[in-house]
Amino acid sequence: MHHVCCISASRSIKFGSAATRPSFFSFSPRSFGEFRTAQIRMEKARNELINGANTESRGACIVLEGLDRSGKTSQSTRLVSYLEGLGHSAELWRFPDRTTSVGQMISSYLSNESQLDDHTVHLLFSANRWQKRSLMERKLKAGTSLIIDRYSFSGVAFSSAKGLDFDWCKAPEIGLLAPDLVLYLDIPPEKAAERGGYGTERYEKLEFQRKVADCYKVLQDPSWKVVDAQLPIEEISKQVQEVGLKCVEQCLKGKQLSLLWSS
Ligand code: Z5A
Ligand code: MG
Repeated sequence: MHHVCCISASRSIKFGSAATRPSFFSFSPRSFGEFRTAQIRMEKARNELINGANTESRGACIVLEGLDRSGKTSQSTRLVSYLEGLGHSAELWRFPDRTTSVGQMISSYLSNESQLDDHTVHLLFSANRWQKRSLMERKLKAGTSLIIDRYSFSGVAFSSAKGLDFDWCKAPEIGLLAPDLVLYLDIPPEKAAERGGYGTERYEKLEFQRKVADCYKVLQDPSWKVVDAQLPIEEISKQVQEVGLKCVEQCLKGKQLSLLWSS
């Protein structure tokens, strides 16, 4: 198993280089980030000395969910920058991942360029996540936190809002990695629709978004933190950063990875 201390963090410190050596006399945000990286590595090394080489230190899997225009992309981008600024290794992911072959089929469906049966598209969304599952596990185990803009909860909420059976929708997601934290950006569908208006994508319709909101409610579990998405962006960021950082620290200390919807 890899540990945080032996993999390169997003901004690793080159101790031999005067240009990147943290200086206590020029305490810029960048050098603070580097200083924090070194601290994290030292904490990690100390944990290994205490617990042996088998500590399960890893990155955190944090998912942002919510209706269209609830602010997921804004907040996930900010959370990644915040964590990186503290010296943590973090990456922004999103689903659907439109760069894969399956993702391209989904993208053309969402933009109404192709038609697919509802069950088929549901399975494609799920396959799109399975395509990334092993990379996801490798990244997390190597100490990188993944901040993910939409995940399986979107899959189930959107497909069951179309009338597909709820348990049938969950089934293909079973065995994917479970997030450590789900940040649900809560906003009434009418308010979300006022934000720049909806575009031309298939699901961007108020009536449908209302049904999606109801389906999301059924999915909530203790890993969810509901955030009021009508607050100013800065205020939401503060809340997201606070719980996000706590989650990252728990995972660094060795919280076990678990599987989604597996008993
Ligand atoms: N889908 C599915 O069916 N099955 C699946 O398994 C998955 C997805 C994974 C992909 O959409 C579609 O695929 C989605 C679900 C379905 N369909 N819908 N609807 P997407 O992820 O590509 O796009 P989106 O997330 O739905 O929409 P979005 O425009 O990207 O919304 P957002 O990321 O949540 O919001 P944002 O871009 O951060 O902000 C939107 C605007 O609001 C922007 O102008 C911001 O500046 C503004 N904003 C953000 N926060 C605030 C606050 N706090 N106050 C005021 N204004 C704000
Ligand atoms: Mg978005």
